[in-house]
Amino acid sequence: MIHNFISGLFTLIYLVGASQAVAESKLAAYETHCAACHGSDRAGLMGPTLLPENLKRLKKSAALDVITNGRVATQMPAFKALISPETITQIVDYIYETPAEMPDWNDAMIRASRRDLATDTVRSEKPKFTADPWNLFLIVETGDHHVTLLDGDKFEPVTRFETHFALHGGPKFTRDGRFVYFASRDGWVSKYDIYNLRYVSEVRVGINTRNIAVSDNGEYVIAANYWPHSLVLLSGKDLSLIQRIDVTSTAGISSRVSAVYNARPRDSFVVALKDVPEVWEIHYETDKRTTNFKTNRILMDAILDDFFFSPDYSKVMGASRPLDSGQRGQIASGQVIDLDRGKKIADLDLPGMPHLGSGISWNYQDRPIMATPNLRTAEVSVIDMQNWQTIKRIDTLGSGFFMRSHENTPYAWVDVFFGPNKDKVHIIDKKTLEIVNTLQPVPGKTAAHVEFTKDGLFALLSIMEQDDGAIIVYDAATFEEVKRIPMSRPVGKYNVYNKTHLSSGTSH
Ligand code: DHE
Repeated sequence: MIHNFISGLFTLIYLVGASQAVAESKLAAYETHCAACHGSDRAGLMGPTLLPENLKRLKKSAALDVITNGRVATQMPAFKALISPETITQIVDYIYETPAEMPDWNDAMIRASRRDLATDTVRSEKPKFTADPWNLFLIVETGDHHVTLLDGDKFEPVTRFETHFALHGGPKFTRDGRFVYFASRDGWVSKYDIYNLRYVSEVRVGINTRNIAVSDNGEYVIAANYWPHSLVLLSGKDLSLIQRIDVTSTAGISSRVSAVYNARPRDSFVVALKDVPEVWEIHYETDKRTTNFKTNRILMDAILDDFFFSPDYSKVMGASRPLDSGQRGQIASGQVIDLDRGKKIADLDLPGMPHLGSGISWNYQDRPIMATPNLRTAEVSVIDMQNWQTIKRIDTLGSGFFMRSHENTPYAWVDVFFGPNKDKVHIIDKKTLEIVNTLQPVPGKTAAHVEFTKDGLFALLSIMEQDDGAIIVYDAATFEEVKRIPMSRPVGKYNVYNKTHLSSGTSH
């Protein structure tokens, strides 16, 4: 009996010692080979952040490949000649482990990260190029982390410039179309001067950032963070920190921020929270007594973390994503919130995982409707925005990501992003709500995300591939291909006029 106990104790001590040794050698391997570029705390330095939530979209096998073979067009070297496959595996295991303590990103760190990037003092108040500045497209190429500025009349690049690692979400323009702000998943916010074709400034606002919004007057930029749980309000002029808002619910629960949106007619930002059933509206004006920005909190009975706004921004359609790890609480298929009344006014009948953020609206039989693709279910749902009823479910060849149209075209385009039909794009007649054509631009290659030219006559579509990616320009009336421009995983494209004029056919 005593013998068994002692031998068990020795085994336990041995196992604890062995697992401690494994943990120490993983840490040592990371410190030796990775920390200089990615930071000892894995929060990212010159290289991107290596924490589990930031790596969610990268399979372990892909991480192994990047460490082994390097990443093209970046500073990431190939480690295969330097360290053993076992050490590479140890590093991969280590970066997918949640650290005992998550790194902080506080006010001082935000301030210290800010840089002015425009070195010359001579600035032109007019564009330095001949292309129509309103009909430019910004094309985010995440294959090699660049943006191409494309002339929307000639379909030729004006310039191409480097960005931070992994931009995500739509770039946000000032209303005059001159400046644009980008956000990267690792927390970098950059301001770019389109007229002078150069960056103005940049700042790091967090470790895991979702998106940004820009106030209508151009004075404020606000960033939504998953980590730390915060909103970061910056000066639109030079991205200096104005205020960091820790995000905690009325009940005292700290929450990730899913996204933040500019509600132009309301002079406010509307905030979607990931972990708590509240919707926040932050007005641009400050409360004179507290000098804090006036914030209304709308208490909901479910978590809503993906939004679509009515054209006047008085109503928000919100949907819940199925709960992921760390999320708690009630979810709902969809609800409508009246921002003026500060409460829910309707439930929505939406299956699967609607992608409201990518929805569009138009008038159908004299009624305003919205249509949304679905990340889980093979359909486009069409909702009457007067009575909030689902009036049509359009069957598609698979679940889709992005939907687009334009005031001057009778058609709406929706991709089939997921599954075997990822290379197809449906074209829907906005009058009949029927699919009238299905394109297959490049068999086997993901075709997604459409954006129209200023006049709505041409539709630009991405072939979202790393090596043989492209933008294909279509005649929006005949669906004939007009031009093909090679690009490196062109994820999203943004037409300056359509975005700044809040075209109902695109996201804002
Ligand atoms: Fe996005 C916009 C959330 C995965 C490409 N995506 C947005 C926005 C949100 C969002 C909240 C609106 C921000 C804005 O424009 O201000 N995206 C999410 C997710 O929650 C999700 C499903 C999972 C995640 O890990 O973040 C997700 N998104 C993706 C992708 O996998 C895509 C295809 C490729 C990528 O690089 O990440 C992708 N998201 C995009 C694009 C937009 C976007 C291109 C801008 C659309 C537009 O036209 O405005």
